[in-house]
Order: sequence, then structure tokens, then C-alpha cells
Amino acid sequence: MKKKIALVTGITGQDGAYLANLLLNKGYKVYGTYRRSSSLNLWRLEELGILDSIELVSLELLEKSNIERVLRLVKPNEVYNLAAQSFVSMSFENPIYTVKVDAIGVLKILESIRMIDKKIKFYQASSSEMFGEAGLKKLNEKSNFHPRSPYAISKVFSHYMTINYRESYDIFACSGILFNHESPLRGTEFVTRKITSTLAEIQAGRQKILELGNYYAKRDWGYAGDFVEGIWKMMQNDKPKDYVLATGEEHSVKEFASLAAKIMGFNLVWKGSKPNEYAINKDTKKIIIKTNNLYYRPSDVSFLKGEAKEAKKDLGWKPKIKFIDLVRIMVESDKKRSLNGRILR
Ligand code: NDP
Ligand code: GDR
Repeated sequence: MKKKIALVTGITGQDGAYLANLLLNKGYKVYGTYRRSSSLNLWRLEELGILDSIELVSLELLEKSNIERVLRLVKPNEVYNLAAQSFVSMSFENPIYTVKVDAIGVLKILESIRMIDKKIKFYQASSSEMFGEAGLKKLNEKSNFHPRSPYAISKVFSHYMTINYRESYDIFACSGILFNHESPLRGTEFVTRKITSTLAEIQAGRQKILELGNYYAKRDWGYAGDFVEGIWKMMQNDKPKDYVLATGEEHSVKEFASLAAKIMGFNLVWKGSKPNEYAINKDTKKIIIKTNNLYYRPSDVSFLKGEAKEAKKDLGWKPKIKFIDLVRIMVESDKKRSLNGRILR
């Protein structure tokens, strides 16, 4: 049987690496896109040991001609669009760039699929950030959006554009509304990996303090390896449909940091009062975690918890890794890297 061909945009990112690994295991020929730069960002693919099994093609989402070139060259059966300026904080500093990549970039792919081959299946990486401050205890496919950042607003645009191309042109186009998912391959700018990598560096004596923004924000954190399985399942569905993927559990940044510090072997005690609490290392009596206004956002999302009942019912998907195990996996991985003298970013 002919191998299915998958094109993964953003293969150099966290999800791209895990999804590529999953697709290779399922027998796909995998093409992945990277951005030309003076130093290529291939450490995740190397860490998973799959770099040599992937065909890399260069693609800049801002250039429609790049998208057309890649689609004509690869002739994919399935396109997984994971490429994005994905850091919410950065979207406040670079709102126009973020809209061009995360909103218009997606429209460029959809339009190219429409012009080149409408049989290509398309997956869009939508986000729980689209719900923003929705004010609901549990968010699902029917919940309203109230996006709170240029990133989230761009993702709402792409989400509806994906629906529009499905409804207008009969293209198999679907979106996964994914809640936060983390792993040892997460970028160090995101709070979970910032916590585990910095604590590992503090333990190794190379850093002194972990400075964070809003400790009290709560997120529904799952494991990226579980979530890419859900992405693939959406693309094998009988009909294209959008799904929420989430664990259904919420934890605060402070809880994540406290647990990570405990697993790392630190003996912490929290002092002070909200919002300026700080944590002392009881053994050294020194401050180890504190807050810094620099890391606050102009508008943040205080609470996100998802409900993935639909994905369970239709796709048989549910997350396997629990919060405590996720924190442990990330801490242990950064501890090992730090002992080897190289925190990967
Ligand atoms: P990452 O930030 O780790 O990866 C983003 C990828 O997009 C990288 O490969 C990056 O390339 C590429 N990219 C960025 N800008 C461009 C551009 N202009 N042209 C081409 N490629 C570009 O993100 P994740 O893997 O965590 O997330 C994957 C997708 O899922 C993103 O769209 C994100 O918004 C979305 N998402 C993620 C969630 C999560 O919790 N991880 C939850 C919900 C949605 P380079 O390596 O060169 O920077
Ligand atoms: P998020 O992830 O914005 O949810 O977007 P991030 O880890 O950046 O922030 C989560 C929460 O932690 C708070 N926070 C901090 N965040 C960072 N990065 N650094 C800090 O020092 C810090 N201190 C507190 C934030 O304010 C926020 O409330 C991620 C990305 O992967 C998106 O692409 C994706 O769409 C969503 O998850 C779902």
C-alpha cells in the first residue's frame, strides 16, 4: 500500500516533533517545514531521534508562494498546521506580526489548498486561549470565545476561517481547540518549562532565583505526547469536526512551581502576601522564587479548564499522563540536562 504523506508545518516546535514521531510510527512519509535561519532549531527532532527520518522543507508562512511551492512539491494527503508565533506575551509586543502569521498565514494555506487540491485534509492548531476570560467553570466546543491577546484573536480568526473553508468548499478542514500541553520539549519561554529549567539551573548553582509573573493564573495542563494522538485522530474522523482536547483539571502556576521545586529536592516555604508572595529555600534561607512585573501581561487569562467529552465519545481520546507525572517528567528531564551542562531551549 502507498504510504500516506503528511506535511507538518512547525515541525521544529514541541508539537511538531511529537506529531512527526507519531506519524512515522504509523507508517507515514513525513515532510516538515522549518524556517531558514543562521542556526537551525532542530534539537527536538534530534532528541526524539527522528531527524534523519523526516524530509525537511523550508517554509515561511508569511510568503504565499512558499506555501504553494511546498504543497506542489510534497503533494500531501494531510496538512497539520502547527506553525505559529505561539507565545502569548510576545503577541502583545508584536501584534501585527502575530496577526500576519497566525491569522493571515492560515488563510494563505487554506486558499492554497483550495486552488491546488481540495482533497488535501487540513488541521488547524486552535487554542483554549480563544475562550479567554469566558467566565465558565468548564469550556467545551459550545462555549463562547472572549480572546484576550493578539495571539488569541488571530487564532479565533483562523478557527472560523477553517470552518468557513469546510462549509464553503467541502474541504476536510478541522481544528483542535487544545488546552495547554507541556513536555520536556516545551520552549523555555513558556511558564512550565521556564520553571523546571530554571530550578534545575539553580540546583546546579548556575542561577539564583526563579522570577515569574502572575502566579495565580490557573491552567489545564496536559502532556503533549497525549495531545498529538488526539490531533491525528481528528484527521482520521469520518467527517471533519472541531474538538476540545483537555485534561479537565486546573492548577495554578504557584502549584506547578511548588510541586516542581519539591520534586527537584528543594525545601520551600512561601512567605508574604498576594500578589507579592515569595518562596524561601529553607536549607539556605535564601529567596528562590519571586514575582517580577516584567512577566505580567497587559491582559491575562486567569483561569482555563476544558471538557473533552466530545473527543472521548467520537474519537476514543483521553489523556493518559496526570498532572503530577507531567511535572515529574519535566523536572527529571531538566535535572538530567542540567547535570550534563546543557539546558536545551
Ligand atoms: P512552538 O512555539 O513550540 O512551535 C511553533 C512552530 O512554528 C516552530 O516550528 C516555529 O519555527 C514555527 N513558526 C513560527 N513562526 C513561523 C512562520 N512565520 N513561518 C513558518 N513557521 C513558523 O509551538 P507548539 O509546538 O507548542 O504549538 C504548536 C501549535 O499549536 C501552535 O500553532 C500553537 O499556537 C498551538 N497551540 C499550542 C498549545 C500548547 O499548549 N503547546 C495549545 C494550543 C494551541 P521556529 O522553530 O523556526 O521558531
Ligand atoms: P499560555 O502559556 O499563555 O497559556 O499559552 P504560558 O506558559 O506562557 O503562560 C501560562 C500562564 O502562566 C502565567 N505566567 C507566566 N507565563 C510565562 N510564560 N512566564 C512567566 O514568567 C509567567 N509567570 C506567570 C501567564 O501569565 C499565563 O497566565 C500557551 C501557548 O502554548 C499558546 O500557544 C497556547 O495556545 C496556549 O498555551 C493554550
